[in-house]
Amino acid sequence: MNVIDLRSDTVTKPTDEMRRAMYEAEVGDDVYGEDPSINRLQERAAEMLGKEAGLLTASGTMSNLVAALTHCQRGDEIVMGDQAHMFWNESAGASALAGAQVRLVPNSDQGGIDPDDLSAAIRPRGNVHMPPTTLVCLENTHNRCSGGVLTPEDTKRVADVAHAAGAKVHLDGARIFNAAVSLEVPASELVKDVDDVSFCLSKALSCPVGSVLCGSKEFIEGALKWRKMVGGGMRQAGVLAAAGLVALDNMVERLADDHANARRLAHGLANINGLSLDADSIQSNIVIFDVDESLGTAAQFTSSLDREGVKVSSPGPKSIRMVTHRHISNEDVDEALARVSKVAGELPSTH
Ligand code: TLP
Repeated sequence: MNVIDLRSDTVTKPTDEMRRAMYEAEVGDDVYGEDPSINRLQERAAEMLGKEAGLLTASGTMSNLVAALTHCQRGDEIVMGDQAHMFWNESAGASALAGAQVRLVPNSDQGGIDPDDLSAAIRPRGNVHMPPTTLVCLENTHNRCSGGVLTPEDTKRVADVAHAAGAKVHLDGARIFNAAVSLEVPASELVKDVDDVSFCLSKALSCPVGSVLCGSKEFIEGALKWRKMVGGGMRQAGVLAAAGLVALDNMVERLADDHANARRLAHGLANINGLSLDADSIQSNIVIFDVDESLGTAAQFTSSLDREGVKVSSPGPKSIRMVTHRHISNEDVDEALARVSKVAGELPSTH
């Protein structure tokens, strides 16, 4: 039985072209700024995102942490959505290492933040009792909100409120190219109102490792020190950057296939008794659905799927996440749906 791995787009392996580029990559010591492949990747990433400069980091988590370290002082406050990856899945790095308190506002179903909620959450400066709000974080596409996409207007409305209060805006754009392909707008349009953006090479773009943080020259100069401090000065990492350059040239447009597969998957899942989701709302490559309690918990459902050769993840006690990616074909989607149907039909009712 072939295993259909829908746990994440992080499972994608480098393409043959990436492996060749990695083999042939020109490299140097990046801590001296002398790795030509890294320099090219950083310039190209910054250009694609309409920012002045870029910085290669080891991971999305490192980029988000470095952004918090660069923007915030100890005792500051960061406002983010209550479903933010930075809040749920990054080991509290912003609090533990940047020393900033995280304050949550509700995320909408698509992963946005209501500007009025943000406005109410922002703290006045100069009050010794209160942490100043120095950073607001957005996420596009939004992982825990089923890959929901923020439009340039959604982002601008939030950024305007943050900027008016003197706070910076960091965008966790781990999957920003999925958002760009979904909305058919250049990624630079989606990030023009944020101060900095991090995107991942190692997710749907299929690279083995790496993220790039992009922003103003001044911000990246500051970020360089923090990246070094957290152990992210990686020397001849041009072998990784070489794969990143291939990704930016050749792997972005194909994301539309993953999105079509996600929609097909979502519509199929919506037809299975006991599973619920709004299939029409799926905008990118992440599908999250709820499992009715008559089918058991999401953990039980996940184990049953695993036995049928379908790997998924479970972001909550009732919810399951499936992510489409380069190794998932149309046929895999149909086969996965058949296996899910079988499991849903077979599970004994708990009532
Ligand atoms: N997300 C992973 C898991 O951590 C859940 C995944 O499989 O989706 N921002 C966003 C929006 C992310 O989805 C992720 C990874 C990160 C940041 C962190 O990136 P890495 O894994 O490179 O540290």
